[in-house]
Amino acid sequence: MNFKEKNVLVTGAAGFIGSNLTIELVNLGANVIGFDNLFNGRIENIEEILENKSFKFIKGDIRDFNFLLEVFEGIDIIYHVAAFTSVPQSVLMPESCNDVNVNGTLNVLNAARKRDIEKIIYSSSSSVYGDTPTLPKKEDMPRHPISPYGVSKLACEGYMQVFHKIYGLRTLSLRYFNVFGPRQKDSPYSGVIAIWLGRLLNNKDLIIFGNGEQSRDFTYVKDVVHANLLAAEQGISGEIINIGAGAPITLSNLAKLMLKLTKKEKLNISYTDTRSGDIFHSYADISKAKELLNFQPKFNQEEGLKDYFNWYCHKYKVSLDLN
Ligand code: UD2
Repeated sequence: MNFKEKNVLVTGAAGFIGSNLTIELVNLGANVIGFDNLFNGRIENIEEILENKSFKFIKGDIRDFNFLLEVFEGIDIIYHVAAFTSVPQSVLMPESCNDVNVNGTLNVLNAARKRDIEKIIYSSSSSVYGDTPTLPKKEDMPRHPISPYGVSKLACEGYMQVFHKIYGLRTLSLRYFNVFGPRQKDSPYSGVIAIWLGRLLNNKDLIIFGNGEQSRDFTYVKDVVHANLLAAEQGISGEIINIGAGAPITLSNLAKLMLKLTKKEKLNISYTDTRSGDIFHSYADISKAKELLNFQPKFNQEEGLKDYFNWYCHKYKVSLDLN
């Protein structure tokens, strides 16, 4: 797609995935509105485009329907990335999770309908599958989310499809598998790779919740951004599509790989209690993404980790002796 002629709005534009996507869209020449309530998002994530004439940042909340109606005027494509993103926090605060994810998404859909938006691409999550034993996870298999977060994401996928069927709105849900990379926050509620990078840099042990045999299909954020661009280009809608690396790794092996790549093998890996709401294995079948989006991940986990570590060292002026 030639994004140069497009007016694009990204909800959650200052967050981890949203900021990576927003910056790429601006680089591709789109006119972009970045919408974020700055609850989880950080202006620092988008500082490099703040002065760009093709970019406008709007502070706002997806729970404010009237404001959405106002800012959606003249928009062609919406990337709906804003969300309550933490699985463990959703266990502590299911109402807040539902309010932001489900009510907020309904607002986005209703406002988009009223404004005749061309296409909405929704950031969903592999957490909708829950602990079903079948691997890899395929889009049409049963979904049994085991956290309030997973339930909320499943509800939103349902709304995306229903708004497509009933109102003819062109929607698409991308189900991401454990995304990592630049601009991911190192906080207790962040993804494990960002947390462990922070610990490595402070020469602290890496802590594993459980026995370390759980696995994830860690997906590099640049591949996720690429999938989002492809999703706007293709003429499909009403679909739900897995976006993953298609290659799982256990948490123990991830810890060893991160220590090896940073030459910090002397640090310990310690084990503690399993986290409530956690699924055990997660691994994507990406054949549908290959078929419908022509998607092919460009980074395997090791390449993604190296690219992320290099970005981090450059950005925060820290040095790591990388392997
Ligand atoms: C991630 C996303 C979530 C959702 C899901 C999709 C984050 C913060 N969450 O949830 O939004 O899309 O993927 O499947 O990115 N762990 C440790 N030590 C730590 C931190 C985590 O062992 O210090 C474990 C944790 O118990 C889990 C695994 O690492 O088994 C991954 O945890 P996570 O929080 O990075 O991601 P997940 O899968 O809960």
